[in-house]
Amino acid sequence: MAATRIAPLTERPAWGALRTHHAQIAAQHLRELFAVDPARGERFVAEAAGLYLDYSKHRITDDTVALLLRLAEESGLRERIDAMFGGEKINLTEDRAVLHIALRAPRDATIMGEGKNVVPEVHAVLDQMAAFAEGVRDGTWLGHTGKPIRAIVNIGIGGSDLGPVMAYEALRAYSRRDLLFRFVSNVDGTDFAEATRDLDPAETLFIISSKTFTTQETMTNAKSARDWTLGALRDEGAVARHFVAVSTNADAVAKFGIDTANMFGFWDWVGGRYSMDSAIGLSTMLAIGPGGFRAMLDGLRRMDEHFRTAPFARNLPVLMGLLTVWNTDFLGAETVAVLPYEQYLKRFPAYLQQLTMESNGKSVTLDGRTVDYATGPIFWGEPGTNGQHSFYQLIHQGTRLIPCDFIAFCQSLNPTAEAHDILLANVLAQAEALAFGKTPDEVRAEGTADWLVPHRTFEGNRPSSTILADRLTPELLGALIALYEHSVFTQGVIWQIGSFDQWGVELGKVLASRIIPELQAAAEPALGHDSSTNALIRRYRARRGAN
Ligand code: G6Q
Repeated sequence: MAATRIAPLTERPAWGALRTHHAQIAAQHLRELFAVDPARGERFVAEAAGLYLDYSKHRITDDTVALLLRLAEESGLRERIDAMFGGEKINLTEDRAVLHIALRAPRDATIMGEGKNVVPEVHAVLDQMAAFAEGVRDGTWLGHTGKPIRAIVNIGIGGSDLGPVMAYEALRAYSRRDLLFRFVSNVDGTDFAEATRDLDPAETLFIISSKTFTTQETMTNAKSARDWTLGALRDEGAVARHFVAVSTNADAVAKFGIDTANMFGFWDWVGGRYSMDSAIGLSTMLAIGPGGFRAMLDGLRRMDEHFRTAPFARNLPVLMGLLTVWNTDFLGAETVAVLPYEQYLKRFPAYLQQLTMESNGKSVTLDGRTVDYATGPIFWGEPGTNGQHSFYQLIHQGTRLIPCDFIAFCQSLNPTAEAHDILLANVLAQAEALAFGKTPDEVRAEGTADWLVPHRTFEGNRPSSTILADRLTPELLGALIALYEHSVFTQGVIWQIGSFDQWGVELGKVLASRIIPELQAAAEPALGHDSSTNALIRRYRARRGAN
């Protein structure tokens, strides 16, 4: 595989050159960078698939960009992109291809995975989903008692939840308003209870979304859903009309009692966090219809094509990925704030947290060496303008450097007299204030008393990207998702880590299965944990029945 021929990151010539370059420009403030290069706001921009990226407010010069692009070449990014699109098993530790790009390939495309063209299977599932979604949406799919479906509950967790929730919220403006959508993920019984308390079992459809169909949380919630349904409808036969499954595990689906004719498949080569556009997106298709779903796939595909073919210097995911590496490894940033100025994207930061942090939260390279540089930053965020009235203070005047991704749209889906202009003025003002700040002289010139000047001074020099698009549509959402997917991939290639496994998730699962019988045992079990865990188990056992 290409990655094994690549020199360790810190030994690549461009890395050393970037170190030297960083020392040379570190002292330059964004105010100076704009002063000496007034056109940089029109030059450090790139555009693709309906997204306009302004990255001029990063602490970079033309030399920085040139060196980062050299680093991408020296890291084998071109070969790794080709390897991913060519269906090579780039997920080394799980010995799998990584082909989420095939989920949005056109019907006549050929994408080889595990020795065969995977595109026909992708479209067969899409067609099956579309037929089912149409049936539910037009009322021909009836519940057990003959009533049409009015509520759809997706039960899944992690990659089988965050994408569907995010997409449903993001595309609510395009969704069928007479259908209710709910999402249950947490094994905390409250999640299921609150999601279903006002629903009628005779009108409710559950989608059990689980690639493996063994995930403890999802299986526990699926069982609660079956008990809830059968408790009201009192006939095992009701399961077939009120439950469908999205999974790769047909045996387990059948064992649960779901008719495998109502199972929507996907494949090992789709990672959970990269699966929102596979059958895992069935709830999205039910909400926005097959046409809307296909438009979303078009947007993903447009960004895939851009990523695969555009020169790196104009390639949005490549540029964004490289800037994250620059901010993380050279400027010492530990987090990225994702700040959508679009209420419909309120769950986008949560979705991105899994995509980015489960992918690049790794400290060992593909060939097993512990890294001696920082990898995946912490992603977090909230929609603007709400964040401005809570945590932005720290971004502006705190001691940490927090690069921001601002996401905004020129057109509102709910235009009111002036709200959208105000919203947009805020996002532009925030990026401007972060970059340029306010000097003590400027503060003094406003008539501020001397003792107050330090408090009202803004250092500025805080980097941000602004992503501006016309309007949030299914197609645009697709492009935005693929932008981040491929940016994450770019970062992983530079860092030489495996972005597509998630071994860190496994340990907690194993330890929990060991503790469950200890909590449930009738007699006090012999506990072999550390003293803290033992004491907590004993206290829980003693007090769980207490009022
Ligand atoms: C994502 C992870 C993980 C996974 C969940 C749910 O990339 O693999 O978040 O999606 O653990 O797994 P199942 O779909 O198998 O229930």
